[in-house]
Formats: sequence, C-alpha cells, structure tokens
Amino acid sequence: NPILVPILGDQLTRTLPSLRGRTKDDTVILMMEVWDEATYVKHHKQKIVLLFSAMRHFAADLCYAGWSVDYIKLDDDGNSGSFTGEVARAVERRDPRAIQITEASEWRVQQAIEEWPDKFACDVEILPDDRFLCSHQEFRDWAEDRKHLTMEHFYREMRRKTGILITGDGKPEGGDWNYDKQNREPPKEEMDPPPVPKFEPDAITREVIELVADEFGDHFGDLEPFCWPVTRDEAEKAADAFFAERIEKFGPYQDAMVHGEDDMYHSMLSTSINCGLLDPLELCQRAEQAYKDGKAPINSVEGFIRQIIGWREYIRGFYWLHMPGLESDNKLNAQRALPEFFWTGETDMRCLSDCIRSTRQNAHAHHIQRLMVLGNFCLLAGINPRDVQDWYLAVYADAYQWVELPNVSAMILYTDGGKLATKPYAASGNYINRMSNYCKDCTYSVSKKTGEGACPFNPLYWHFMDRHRDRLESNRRVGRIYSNWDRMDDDKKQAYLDSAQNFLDSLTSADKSWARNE
Ligand code: FAD
Ligand code: DLZ
Ligand code: SF4
Repeated sequence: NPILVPILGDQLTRTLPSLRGRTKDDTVILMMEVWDEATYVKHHKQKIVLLFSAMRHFAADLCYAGWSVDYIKLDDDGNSGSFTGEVARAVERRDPRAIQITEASEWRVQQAIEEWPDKFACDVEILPDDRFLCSHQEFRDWAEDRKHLTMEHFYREMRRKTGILITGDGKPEGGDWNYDKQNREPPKEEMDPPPVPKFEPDAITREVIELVADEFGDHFGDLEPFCWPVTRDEAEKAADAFFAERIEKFGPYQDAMVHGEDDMYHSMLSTSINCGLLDPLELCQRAEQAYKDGKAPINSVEGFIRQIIGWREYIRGFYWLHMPGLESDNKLNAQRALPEFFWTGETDMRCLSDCIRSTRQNAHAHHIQRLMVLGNFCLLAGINPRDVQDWYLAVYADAYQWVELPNVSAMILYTDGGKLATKPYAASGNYINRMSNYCKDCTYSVSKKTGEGACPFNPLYWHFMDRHRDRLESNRRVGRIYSNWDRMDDDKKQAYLDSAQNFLDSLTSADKSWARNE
C-alpha cells in the first residue's frame, strides 16, 4: 500500500517536506480542486484561475517526472467539494498505509487536517512547513515575555539567522539595520517604471479560464486579461525581470502612488511566493547578490529583504500566535458595513477609485494602496473587521488568511489594540497628497478641511481621533495629536465632526452576497 501525499493549492513546491525523501513507486500524490475552498469567500476570478492553473501545471510536471498523481478537477464526477471529502475518497480508492501532508498555512484548513487521524484508519503524519524560515515554536519563544512584538527586533534575528546582509564580523551591511528613511520618496515626473512581464495563457490556463467563467461568473473582478505566472519557469522570469530592471528603484519609491500606474517598482512576486512557485529565501539571496554586484543600492535591497524575511515571516508568526482570536478581535468596536463602492469602484474619491480599479483589473494593489488608501479609509470610517477581512481575502490573488488577517486586522484596523502596530496607521488627505498624484484631479479638494467638497479623509481623521480618544490619548506616539485638536475652537471641531458624520451617513452599504454565497 502506498503513502498518500495530499498537496494543497499553496504548496506547489517540488522540495515540499511531504515530498522530500518519498519514492515514486511508493507514493500517490493527491491534488484537489474543491468547491469549499473556491467559495468560502467569493475569490476574485483571477485568483481562482491562478490557483487552478498553477495546480494543474504542477501536477502535469510531477506526472512527467514519473510521480503518480490523482488530480481531482472541480467538475469531476463525484467531487465531494471539500479536502476531507476528497481525502476520504482517495483513502477508499488507494487504501494507503499512511497519509503524509505538509501542515496547512491557514488555521481553518489545519483544523480540518487535525481531525484526519480520527477519521481515517491509516496513520496521518503532519510535517512542519519549512518553506518559512521561522518555525511556530521559534516565533512563540521569541514572543514570550515580550510586551511589544516589535517587527524590527524580530527582523534583526532573521538577518542574523540567515546571514543575509551581515558582514564577516556580524554587523549589518552598510552599518545600519534599516534604511527606511531613504525609502519614502514621493513620485517624480521623470519616473518611468519598466513594464512587468505578462504571461500569455496557454491551453491549460485557457481551459481554467472557461471553467471560472462558467462556475464563478458572479465573483468580483475581471477574468481577463489574465497575465500572472502559473509555473515555476514563468515565476522565475518575473523574478529575473525584477532583479534586472526594477530593484534599483524599489526602495525609494516603495511608498509612492501614481494614478493608473499599478506596478511601480514593486516585485509583483507575492502571488508566486505564496503558492510555492518561488522560494522566499532564494529571492532574498538574489537581492543581496544584486547589492554585491553593484546593481542596486543598499536601501532598495535591504527594503526588499525586510519585506520578506522581516514582515512576511513576522506576519505568519503573529497569525499562528493569535489565532483563532485574531479573527474576532474588534477592540475599536467598529460596526459600520463595508461601503458598496469597494465592490463597484463607484466613488468620487479618486485615490480609492484607482486602487479599487487596479484591484478589479489585476487582483492586485500595491502595499501602500492597501495600507494607506483602502486600509486607512476602513480604519477611519470604522468599518467592521469581518467585512474588511472578507474583502481583502476575496479580492487579492496573493491573499491567504495567514497573511491577509494580521495585515487587515492588526495592521490597518488596530483590532488587537496595538499588539502589532504601536499606533493606528491613521492619516488625513495630506499623506495621500504627499505620496501620490491622486489629489490634483480629484472631485474633492485635499486642502479643504470641512464642508462641501472637502477631502473626506480630513474630517474622518478627526472624527476617528475624537471617538477613540479614551484609548489613544495615553499612547506616547499619538498623544500630542490631541493638543492640536484641543487648540481648535469649538466651531471648527464641530465642523470636522459634522462633515465626517454627513459623509458617513451618505455611504451605501454593500450587499453581503458580494463576499459570500448566502
Ligand atoms: P513587494 O512590494 O515587491 O514586496 C516584496 C514581498 O514582500 C511581497 O511579495 C511579499 O511577499 C512581502 N511583503 C511585503 N509586505 C508584506 C506584508 N505586510 N506582509 C507580508 N508580506 C509582505 N500580502 C500578501 O502576500 N497577501 C495578502 O493577502 C496581503 N494582504 C495585505 C493586506 C493589507 C491590508 C496590507 C496593508 C498588506 C497586505 N499584504 C498582503 C502585503 C503587501 O501589500 C503585498 O505582499 C504586496 O503588495 C505584494 O506585492 P509585491 O509582490 O509587488 O510586493
Ligand atoms: C484559494 C484556493 C482556492 C480558490 N481553491 C483551492 C482548491 O481548489 N484546492 C486547493 O488545494 N487549494 C485551494 N485554494 C487554497 C486553499 O484555500 C488554502 O488557502 C490552502 O489550502 C492553504 O490553507
Ligand atoms: Fe483621495 Fe482626498 Fe486626494 Fe481625493 S482629495 S484623491 S479623496 S486624498
């Protein structure tokens, strides 16, 4: 009897722990397209195409290499629609002596896997996912007894552990651990980011595009053009282009936003990293090499590496440390429904409409758009965390709960009351105006603070600060903002609060059926 090795949609790595050391004649690999996973939120159409196409390509490569693969397509007869249902059918079919699986990246799926030993007669072995640098235990040990889980401290440990950008005598390359101060350039006229490689759908992808059109036509987002990498080869080409053409300016323009410019100097590699097509550590080593070869400055290279071995690893550790509570936390008691325009893009706020357009067209928006435009709006407007979580999880092709949830709940919505972020990332229109070209052609005026035509971020900012004064005033990093508020005369304060309230009252709530099948 063989060993059954189920491989999940974000485990498309040939060196996966559950594949390493297995022999071809003693193993049956199981890959499953299942209805439950495609619809637990109504994922963007491109996200489903990406996952199914990448899974089908990966399975084809495994078969070509001589592995025995049971690949269950979504519309196969008898598909039970769930991972557990499909493993049950495979156990029936193959009578394995054991199941061996790499742990799931998401809590929901891992819970289901942990029930398998009780459900199936064979042994079930769940292996740690060593595609992440920091194990669950290592993160727990690091977090233990710390009052604040400061990312920067964690990041330095990851630098030391990997030796990336560390000199022979153990010091940070260039003398500093972090060059973020050099990475806050606003956009410049002369900026001309090279285009990101686009990948033409092949026959496998085209078949999946048809399937998605038939089965998920009511999900958010444009189905085509579909240009994401779906194989390791394509993902490598995308990485090559980033290291050859964009990493140099990645750092300085990391936080810059330009209307209609969706990729800027970002790597656009998250979709490939998260489903297993690219190895995060290898990418960091390539970035380090670009620095050593004099092809990119330290601030760009360090910035890129920090996002991956710093933020990405930290976010994953934070998720497992705080689940399942993280999903229901709501320390700011935000209760407002998500506005409908998040799904339709129909708003006069030019910054938001551009970020939502990019999200709809590409299943992607870059970090500062997710954080300081969309996220900042949800924070200031007091949108309830569940609606925001569902939205981010559904609309981005790189979204899996382990990475989406900490970013949404702890980073943008401050639902944990400050375990991750030392203060809420709240900002008025000024910030967006400084870091983008959105405001100059907006219907609203960013310099107008209150009343008709004022940029809604301006009054919303003070409405937020005022309604959370009890919680935020004692925060050293926020407290002084209240001295500015207190210096305003009462009429001015009231004008801010009234303008914000009028704006909030004007919002139309989204129908829940955008995010979930009722
Ligand atoms: P680059 O700007 O080129 O960055 C390089 C890599 O660093 C990314 O590919 C990614 O792997 C990693 N990275 C950067 N920032 C983060 C971060 N905050 N958390 C984890 N990894 C990071 N990223 C996801 O992969 N999936 C998500 O569902 C997701 N949801 C987000 C939700 C919010 C509210 C915010 C503020 C950020 C979210 N991010 C998420 C992080 C970040 O926005 C994306 O990783 C990034 O935009 C992907 O584009 P890129 O590959 O061009 O990234
Ligand atoms: C996101 C997703 C989708 C849309 N569909 C599948 C699927 O049919 N089969 C699969 O194995 N994985 C899918 N995924 C990814 C999973 O929802 C989930 O994120 C991973 O299993 C990690 O927990
Ligand atoms: Fe956004 Fe306000 Fe600028 Fe308009 S004026 S683009 S709403 S920040």
